[in-house]
Amino acid sequence: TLPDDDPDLAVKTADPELAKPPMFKVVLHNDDYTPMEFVIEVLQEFFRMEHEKAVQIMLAVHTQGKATCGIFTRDIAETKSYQVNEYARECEHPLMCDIEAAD
Ligand code: TYC
Repeated sequence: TLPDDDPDLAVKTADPELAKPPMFKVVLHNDDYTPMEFVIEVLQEFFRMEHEKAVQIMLAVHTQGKATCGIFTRDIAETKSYQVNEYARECEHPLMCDIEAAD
């Protein structure tokens, strides 16, 4: 029987790059105007962080200029970044989010 007929063997011989998609960091950038409480709210709502973790990441952005909020596949990272930017724009805050290749 051909190797591809055996599902277990097909898994073992699969190209590992097919099972492991490229990952992307969602990065939040500092600015001088967005209120700290708004950033904390964004991190809790869009990234499902606990308040304590959200404060820690917000302060990392504030002191270091940027920080990673999460690592996702490209589609999820792009969607999260877009949703954060749209929400910040609606609320008239200059908060900016983008994505960077993780590997
Ligand atoms: N620097 C902002 C302030 O002092 C707070 C802030 C934190 C803004 C993180 C953006 O992604 C950000 N109000």
